[in-house]
Amino acid sequence: MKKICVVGLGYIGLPTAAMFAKSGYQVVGVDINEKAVNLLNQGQIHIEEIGLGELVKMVVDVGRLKGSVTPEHSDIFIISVPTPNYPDHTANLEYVKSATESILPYLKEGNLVIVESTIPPRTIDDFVAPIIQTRGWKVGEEIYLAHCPERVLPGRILIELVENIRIIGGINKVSAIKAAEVYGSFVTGDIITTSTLTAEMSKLMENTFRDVNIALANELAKISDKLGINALEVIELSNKHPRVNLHQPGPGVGGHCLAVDPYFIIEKAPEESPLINYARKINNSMPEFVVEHVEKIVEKNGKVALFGLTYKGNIDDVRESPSLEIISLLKEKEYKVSMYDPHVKQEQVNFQLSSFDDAISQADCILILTDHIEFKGLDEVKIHLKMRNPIVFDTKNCVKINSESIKYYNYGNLFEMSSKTADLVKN
Ligand code: SAJ
Repeated sequence: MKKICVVGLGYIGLPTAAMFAKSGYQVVGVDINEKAVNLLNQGQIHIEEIGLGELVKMVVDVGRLKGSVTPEHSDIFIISVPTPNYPDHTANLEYVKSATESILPYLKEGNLVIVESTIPPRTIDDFVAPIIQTRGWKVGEEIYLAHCPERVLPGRILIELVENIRIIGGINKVSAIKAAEVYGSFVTGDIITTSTLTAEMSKLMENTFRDVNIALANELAKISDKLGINALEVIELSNKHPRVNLHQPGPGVGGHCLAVDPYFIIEKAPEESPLINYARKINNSMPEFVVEHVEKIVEKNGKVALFGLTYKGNIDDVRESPSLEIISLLKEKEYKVSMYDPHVKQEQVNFQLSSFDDAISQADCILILTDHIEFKGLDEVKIHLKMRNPIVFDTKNCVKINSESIKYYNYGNLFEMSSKTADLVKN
């Protein structure tokens, strides 16, 4: 039985390790986070992802997957560590560097190294290969090297890992073919091989496509607010065209992918990427846009109940979440804030979380920032009884309000907001 060592047990590494274990490999999952490793060895997981808990328990119970804080000799090494960016937005490759260095003592001739982390163009050739070469290995001949960017959507990881088309870039052809064989053990989608550079760039362009399109939707929301147009209806109607797919506006773009990856392109070709750069700026401006609108409907010192702290619905990930910036902006403007999120645990954040009841008690507005399923139908009786002003501002267009005495705003009727509204509702 072939052995795989997966370095990095995060949102991608852990499900990937579990899938390989399920499809016949002996897998060791490595992480510097001892807590994650210990939990794994008890068959438990430290993140939220549909179906992952059951899968991990099963493969750990049968002895196919175990956790460790150090790598082991293996046939295949998969590097799946974060690539955040520095405050100036350039890529921080420190985790990729230390993960690659950590496997060096365990490499044997014929091993295959696969990098799944999202990386700037040329990283495999100019950064990862040279690290492996420091031990004298001939990369592509003695050690095979490939980039296989993950493309799965949090919340659907176990389905998309299997069904999505995989792009595999090899440092040479034989590396790509070897990596394709490995993923063929569980991927049912097509597996397409190419160069490392093309694989790096296609991954970045996928997320950039989405980021630029969300920026367009956010710009439409701003234009519609100014001109008194229902932006959401415009999107719905435009999308009836067979070749149009306008995205949805929101409170900003969060997460560890869309809000980060486009900068990897900008970093390498700044002069040539003004559109990508501008899209980032538009999406980054959305928390401020939301707060400006809160100011129109809630008096200074009023209480805003923020619903949803994760960067998107039905997940537990708060990384780069626009909600975090909105909290600081509201505090700066001297609003009282309460935070409610049924998917987030207190230890994940450095501010106090409230229950639904406490969050809305004496509040002047519920501000919906994430489309969690729990927010679809809010308890309208409680809203009436507990809020000071029954106003809901839904930046994700996900709540259904039935009562006419609760004032409901979304990006379709922003233009109806005025500083008088709060008083109107109160009286
Ligand atoms: N968002 C909008 N409007 C939309 C769609 C999304 O405002 O119409 C916001 C979300 O609320 C969220 C952010 O964008 O804040 C990102 O969410 P997402 O669902 O678009 O994507 P991620 O970041 O969870 O995952 C993306 C996926 N990429 C694409 O769909 C092209 C996923 O397939 C990648 O694997 C992942 O990035 C990654 O790891 O790179």
